[in-house]
Amino acid sequence: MGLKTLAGALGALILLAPLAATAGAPTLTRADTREGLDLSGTWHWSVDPYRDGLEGFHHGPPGLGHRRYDDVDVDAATRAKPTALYEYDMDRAPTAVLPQAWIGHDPTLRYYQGLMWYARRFDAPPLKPGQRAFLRFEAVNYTAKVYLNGKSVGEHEGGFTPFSLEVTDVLRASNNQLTVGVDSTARTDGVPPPVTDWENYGGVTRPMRLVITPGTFVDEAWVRLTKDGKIAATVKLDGARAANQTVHVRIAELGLDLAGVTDAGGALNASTAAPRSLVRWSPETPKLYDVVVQTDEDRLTDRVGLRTIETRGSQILLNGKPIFLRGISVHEEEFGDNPARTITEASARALLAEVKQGLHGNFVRLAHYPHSEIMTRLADEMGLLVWSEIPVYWLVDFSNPRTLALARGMLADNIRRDRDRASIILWSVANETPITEPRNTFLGQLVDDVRALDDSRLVTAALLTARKTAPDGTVEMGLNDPLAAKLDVLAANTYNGWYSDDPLDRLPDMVWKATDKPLVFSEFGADALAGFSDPKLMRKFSEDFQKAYYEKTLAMAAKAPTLRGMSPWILKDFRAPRRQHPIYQQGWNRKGLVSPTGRRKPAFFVLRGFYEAKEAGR
Ligand code: GCB
Repeated sequence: MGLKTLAGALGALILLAPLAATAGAPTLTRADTREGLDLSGTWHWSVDPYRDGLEGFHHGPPGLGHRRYDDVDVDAATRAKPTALYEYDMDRAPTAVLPQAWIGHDPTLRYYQGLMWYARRFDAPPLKPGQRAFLRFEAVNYTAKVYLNGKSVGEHEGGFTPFSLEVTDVLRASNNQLTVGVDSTARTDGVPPPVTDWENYGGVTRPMRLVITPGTFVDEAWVRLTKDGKIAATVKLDGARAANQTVHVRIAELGLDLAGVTDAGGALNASTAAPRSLVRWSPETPKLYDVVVQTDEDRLTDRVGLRTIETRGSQILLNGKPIFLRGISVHEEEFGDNPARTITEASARALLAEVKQGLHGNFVRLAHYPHSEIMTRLADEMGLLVWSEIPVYWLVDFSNPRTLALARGMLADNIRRDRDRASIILWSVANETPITEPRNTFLGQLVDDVRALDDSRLVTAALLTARKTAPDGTVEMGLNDPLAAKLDVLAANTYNGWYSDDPLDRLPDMVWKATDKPLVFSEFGADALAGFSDPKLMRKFSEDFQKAYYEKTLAMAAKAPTLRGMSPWILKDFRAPRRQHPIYQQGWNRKGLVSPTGRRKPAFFVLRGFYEAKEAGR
């Protein structure tokens, strides 16, 4: 398969041997700290709805005049040979600043789903003897074909996980021509499926970088606190000299130096008792330690929090103490009237500050796919617990081995990317998937995969609820899902009063029975158009309805005996093409507690009051 890095195929490899080197596709942990070149910035773009750049109109190879990735200066070529015919010119095509979904380049691209070409030129720092070079993309939605200096260097499927392509032998010292074909078309056998409830932001949506490493480098370094009080490190080297190398994992502030020699596969597992001076990471004390991983050839640094997370009966224990998750769900979409999935440190901080300081929260559900690395690093720093999930959403093709391989690859890539983030306590494998045999098998495999890759966190999935009416008219809510047996934390999406016409006054009397494991309300919510008040009629979409919905739903939640947290739907209104009520929605899901531009709706203060009381232990 050469340099192809189809996430699914790789996933299968990774999961056979979670820490074995996967040729051509290193994780490149903390690539942002490595030597190299930030490739974000001004790029040229060219839309290609008929995919002429990939295939001729009789299905043959693409014609010379259409191959956007050729190593050519079109203007110079036509001056040299005036009869030459080119129907593109990437060097003179319109420009946009990446990363950014293409919605941000031109309003006419809002509903464009198809192929888009991006190109830029760059000079590379000269490689020293033995050094290697990679192109690392943090996310391209949905598939990417990457060409450097006219040569294909790899492909990737999946819009939310990073991938790296080795280009050591293709890179030039100057005037490199980098072209990326991005196809946003959703596939019925893809993940997520074509129908979701969010905007499919096609494009290069996260930073990309030329990364330069030594010949053999530290590819993964996972440092954690184990439940039995040890600091453990799992390190994986990549390169020809990965075996039998001495590795040091140092945390100077703790006087810690974990050293060992890598095995034949280039991996090292080492642990030692945690020193008494260790300050455990928590939302109240988001202490991060500088960690240095050193070999003869390489030095990698990270900032890592150390904490434990477990369940005991129906409790969730953080550092051994019961905790209530005061959360909210968030999509990867920045504030503003015209978001383009541009997550910078500032835009991420604006969202998370509204959770932490605004709502008095300690928890965020990063729905419905792995969010930007910027977001999870910031959660570490700000002290927010995180639910991280993959886009196995609604109806993926559960019977299809290709879809399963793809989901497994995404899960593995997400876990390998973020295992060092203390903030992440929950890996979620799915959202609202209807119960069938193929789905149970599919999700069961994903749960097993999480356990093989990371034994230091909890596994969950957002499940559909079951509703029963007792003979006396009492509504009993619960979960009736065989997957529950495999999970650590049960999570329910519950929308009574919004997607049902139950009068809101009935909600507090709905009964949630005690569960044997911790229960979390992963979603509940109601739409409200900011500024629309309707106190008399209390119609849906009014702020009054949303406020009352929150009051009544929280009254129901307060009585659920084993409820250990919640992440209502959702912090901010978000773009959702399914939502087309011309007055209230206009292409937005309005279940936000704040408007697109950050105006707080009355329900915001209801949830804040609930969380303040929880925080105060009331
Ligand atoms: C859900 C989905 C979420 C939707 C939400 C809604 O259950 O998980 O993606 O956006 O409901 O607003 O209907």
